Amino acid sequence: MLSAEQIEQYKKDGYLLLKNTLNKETVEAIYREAREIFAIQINHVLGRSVDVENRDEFEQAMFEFFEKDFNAFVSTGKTVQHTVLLHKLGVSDEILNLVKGVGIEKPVIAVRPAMQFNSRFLSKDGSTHWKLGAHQDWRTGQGSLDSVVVWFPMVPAGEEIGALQVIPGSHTAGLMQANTTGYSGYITDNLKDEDFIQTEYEVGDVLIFSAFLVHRSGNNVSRNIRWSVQLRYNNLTEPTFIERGFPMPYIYKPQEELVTPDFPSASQIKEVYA
Ligand SMILES: O=C(O)CCC(=O)C(=O)O
Repeated sequence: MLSAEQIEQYKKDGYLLLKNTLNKETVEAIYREAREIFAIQINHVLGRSVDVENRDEFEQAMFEFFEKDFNAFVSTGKTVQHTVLLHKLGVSDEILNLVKGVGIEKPVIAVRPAMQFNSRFLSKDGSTHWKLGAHQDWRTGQGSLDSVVVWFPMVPAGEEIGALQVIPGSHTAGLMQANTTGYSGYITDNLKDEDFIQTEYEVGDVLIFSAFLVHRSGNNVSRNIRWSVQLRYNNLTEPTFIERGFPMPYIYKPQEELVTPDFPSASQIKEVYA
């Protein structure tokens, strides 16, 4: 339950950082499962098993996996976004009550849950695609006007590991001009660095923010990966969302070609059902 003060704070600042709110065991289980999935492909690609509980050893193996088989890394990265545990959290009372708490009367999932693993060592040729510049999620989601984002790291996160940075109160400034070529559309209006504030977390802390809040990835200058999750919701009762026919602008479709040419043979399938 959020207090009246917290709700007022949310309306004013466009976000609430709630300490010690999520079930830590759930967060740790989602994080562990993601690492275990990566560990399967690390074993397959690098030919060695890694201890997912040894953070530095495991993350070093992640970096090597990234370098050795980029396609498998990307697909594994997509696979960890599809775990049952992560999706269960997205529809759990724990999260839905938070979302309802900030006024989303009838929440509907805006887009599938997302997990990020931010590190400059997981980027090609020094590119910065591993972190997102200033943006408003509403530009990509285009949902209800009160659409919310739930963001939490699965490791302790502050400035050094690049936790999210936000501009308090920016949610009421309207939809800003943005370059829409990137994934999220970077804001092209002039923003001042000093207006951003750095958020800080322990495991179990969670940020809930308006989809109009201007935010960006922090700069992960550490050698570790910043593992985090985002969940997004629209409000089915918001009048303009209804009037606009419940827009759902995310495109989800299969690629046309077979990922593995000439696979599978009939005998491989027969073996499965033998
Ligand atoms: O987690 C991050 O660093 C950025 C995530 C974000 O801003 C988003 O996906 O909207």
